[in-house]
Amino acid sequence: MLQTFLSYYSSAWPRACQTLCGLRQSTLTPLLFLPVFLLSINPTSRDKDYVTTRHQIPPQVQQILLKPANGHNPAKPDYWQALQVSHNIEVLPIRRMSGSAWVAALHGSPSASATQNLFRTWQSRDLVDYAENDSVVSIAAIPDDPLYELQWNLADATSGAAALNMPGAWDITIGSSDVVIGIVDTGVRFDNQEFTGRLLPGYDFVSGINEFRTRQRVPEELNFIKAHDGDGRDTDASDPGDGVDAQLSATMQAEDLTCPQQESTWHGTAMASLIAANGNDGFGMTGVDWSARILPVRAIGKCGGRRSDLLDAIRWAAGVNDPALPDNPTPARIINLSLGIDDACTASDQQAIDDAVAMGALIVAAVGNLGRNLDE
Ligand SMILES: [Ca+2]
Ligand SMILES: [Ca+2]
Repeated sequence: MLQTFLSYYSSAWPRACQTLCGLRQSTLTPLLFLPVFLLSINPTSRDKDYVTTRHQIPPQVQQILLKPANGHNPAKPDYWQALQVSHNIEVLPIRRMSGSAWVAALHGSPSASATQNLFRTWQSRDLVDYAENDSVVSIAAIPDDPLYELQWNLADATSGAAALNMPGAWDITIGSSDVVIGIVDTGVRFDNQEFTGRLLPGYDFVSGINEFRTRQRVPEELNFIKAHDGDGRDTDASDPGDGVDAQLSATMQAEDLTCPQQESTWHGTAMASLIAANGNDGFGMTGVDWSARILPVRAIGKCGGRRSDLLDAIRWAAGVNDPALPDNPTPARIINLSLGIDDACTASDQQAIDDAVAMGALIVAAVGNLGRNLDE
């Protein structure tokens, strides 16, 4: 601490000297002023002893900035002496700054309230236009993830109307591991590095062959085709993919089931990444929240999911007890539903959401992706 303090003095005081000397030359202050001021600012003379003796345990210097009120000349020591209204707080100039203001140092470890009192006293005596803490400014938290520069939606509003100004938010918080975010979706890729240390086990709610049991004939090749993991509900919330090739699409169409050909979307992994990918880890992209735990809840398989599976998943994610299911030991505080159903909300939807909300969950749902009027 002492070393830091001494290095502060050795760098700050010569600057103060240069500034003050320059002012003095331009204002032709009487030479009588010179030795007085040099004695007070030269760390190699009297003040070196002053520094090392008077402030040796432990020296605290608080940097402030102030603008002298009109009629005061900060180039004169009288001004700084006038600012010294407390025996316990010494006020010394560091340098002149822009706007006719000065950077100064308070010696004597004043408390925050003592500093504010001091500022008020100066104003009441018309010594300053203003006096403020010279607060430390940090750069906005810009993560080092290589894909961040493409994530315009996280930038400030100058990047677009939908930008979230996340750098400003990350200055305040990067989230908390106390928060569990349920991602009710297609499951997640547990091998994704963006979730290292943050994935909870979750659950797989995709029922498998259930929807075919209402049909008279269930083609063997369609068993578990929607679940795509060889079984129905289980504790494995990983995403086996939802890609549909031309042959499967044709087979499903023959069964009057819509299932267009597509590559796997890895939709749950994408949503979990947008919400909570590890940020500032030097890898890939960044999520909004860098700390929350992620509860993957799989409710969507190939060719979409079923409302019944979805509503079960919502309740379980929120921690609603269901005797037919293992308890959820980590209920979600937030449940994300980046999903849509091509009809209006139903009573069962509302009841499931009411149940989840009653458990304290916040439901966040996609809306408007189809560009339609929701009243229609
Ligand atoms: Ca399964
Ligand atoms: Ca990352």
